[in-house]
Amino acid sequence: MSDTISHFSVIKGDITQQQTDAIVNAANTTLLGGGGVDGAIHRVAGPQLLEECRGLGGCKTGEAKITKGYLLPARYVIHTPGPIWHDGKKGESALLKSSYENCLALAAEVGCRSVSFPSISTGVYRFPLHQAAKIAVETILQFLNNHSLPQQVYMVCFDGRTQAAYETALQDAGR
Ligand code: AR6
Repeated sequence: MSDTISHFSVIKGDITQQQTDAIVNAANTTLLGGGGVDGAIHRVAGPQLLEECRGLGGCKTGEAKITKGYLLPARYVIHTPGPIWHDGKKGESALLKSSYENCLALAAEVGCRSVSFPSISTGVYRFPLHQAAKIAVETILQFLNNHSLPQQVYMVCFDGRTQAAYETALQDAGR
């Protein structure tokens, strides 16, 4: 596990500026844009991203679809609608895990060596941060352990509270 951990980093930053092969978008099921990280990604990528997204016919919660990155430094954007948090009894945890897994599988399929994730579902979708961080970290480390691609995964946190939660989850996973 310790070797796998060296392929995963928690950083603070803006995902739209990451120079990884792919960045992940915490989208909604329409894939037609929104606020938060979704809005930021569309703003930087430019209108061609929305054009390509229009042709995708939406995406189910927990699944993922890929587009080009257009004006972003990243070559690809992998869009996944994470679960909206209700009470924790509507399959939210399994859906969040599946969002991370499906994004990683798509990245591997197109040959991405590096991928950046935002903290899926912990903004507008209100998934409890520490619970989401544990699921994200465990799912990413498990995938890295079992696949040769991607080689490097970054969790790009927009604020200090989010970064602290993912760092704690990473430390717990290494114990
Ligand atoms: N870089 C990295 N992280 C960011 C950035 C950025 N530029 N901007 C925001 N975040 P959210 P969700 C963080 O609400 O909860 C949209 O309207 C943010 O601080 O963007 O999955 C979609 O269209 C938080 O930690 O995504 C959906 O309707 C994290 O990204 C809905 O929001 C996720 O917050 C999805 O909600």
